[in-house]
Amino acid sequence: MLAEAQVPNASAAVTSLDDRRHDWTRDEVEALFALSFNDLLFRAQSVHRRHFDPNAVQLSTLLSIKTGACPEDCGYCPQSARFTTGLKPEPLMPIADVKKAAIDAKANGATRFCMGAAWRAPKDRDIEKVAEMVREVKALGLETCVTLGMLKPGQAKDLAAAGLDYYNHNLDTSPEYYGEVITTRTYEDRLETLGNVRDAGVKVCCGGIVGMGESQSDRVEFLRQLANLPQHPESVPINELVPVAGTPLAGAAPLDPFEFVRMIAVARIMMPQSYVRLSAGRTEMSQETQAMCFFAGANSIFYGERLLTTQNPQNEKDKALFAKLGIHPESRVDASAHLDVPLLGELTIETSGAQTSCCSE
Ligand code: SAM
Ligand code: DTB
Ligand code: SF4
Repeated sequence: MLAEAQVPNASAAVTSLDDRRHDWTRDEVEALFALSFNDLLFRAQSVHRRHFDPNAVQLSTLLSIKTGACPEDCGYCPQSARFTTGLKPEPLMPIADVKKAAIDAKANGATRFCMGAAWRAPKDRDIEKVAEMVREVKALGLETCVTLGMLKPGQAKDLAAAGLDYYNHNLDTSPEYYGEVITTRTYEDRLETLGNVRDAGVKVCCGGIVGMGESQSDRVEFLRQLANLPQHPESVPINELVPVAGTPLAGAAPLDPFEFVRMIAVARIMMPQSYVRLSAGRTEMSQETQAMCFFAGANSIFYGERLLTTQNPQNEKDKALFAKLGIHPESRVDASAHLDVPLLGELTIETSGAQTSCCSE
């Protein structure tokens, strides 16, 4: 563990407004986790305010466009054909039904529509159909995101050509713990898909799940993997395991809420310009824990009564929480106005002996 003086210090280390680092060491991340709760949250909130409106939260709505009967063995997932969870498999939805769901999501205030399919990897003919869905949803004025499993370079390019904004593909956990949860595809496979998505010019949505029985050391390594990618994912979903009866992880011990908040805070500090999404697990989470997550730098949620196959809080409940906290949904206009606010007393650089404030990226 690092001495206090070695804890990465946002104000001291940053010499320009581009505060994104890709060289996080294990000791540095451990030192962030070891901070007192107040110090960690203060630091995370300070980083957050540098780039974002602290009272704006982006709303994404999920739709399962192809449900269940998945050949993979992800130990958390109700959609794997290997587990008996009582889920009714559904084939790929007709485009008209997807469009209707997207219209509803927009009317409810979502700015991004995320379509998930329980595939190991899509076939090229699936990509054609999903590309059509992307075009339809985008034409409504929504941002688009899909999560379809492993993607080949040409498939990523076809989705990019259809106007896809984001591709979600999670690393889920540390490389060390990964094999305890999933055996049918490797960590390397996941990194390869993420590279294909990046190369196609599609924004990356990549995060994982906590509360699967992993250690804090696994959480440290998981966040290092994300932050030390060549580019930070633009969107980082942090899911708390939704335990589903019949899955191998159904009996996992619930995570201490403070550990969950710490996870959000450290993610915010390590990936200062990314949207950190407080993702699955909100139905079981208290309003107070969610409020702490927003203070720790979470600035996106899944909004709408369903995630893919499990429950999410009712819209009215989320609206009431936002009202209590003085939080507003981020509009697409807000999102395009990147803040980059220098904090008082930081972000100064030395140029030939004179101190100069740095004010652009
Ligand atoms: N089949 C595709 C794949 O695995 O890439 C896309 C859909 S998959 C359901 C998307 C993500 O949902 C997973 O990577 C996992 O992080 C998350 N997820 C699935 N089941 C979950 C659960 N029970 N609790 C929390 N997150 C879950
Ligand atoms: C992500 O990280 N979380 C979402 C989305 N990406 C696709 C999925 C959560 C799924 C929770 C379990 C379910 O509803 O099936
Ligand atoms: Fe299939 Fe995705 Fe579920 Fe894994 S997480 S079992 S790949 S749907």
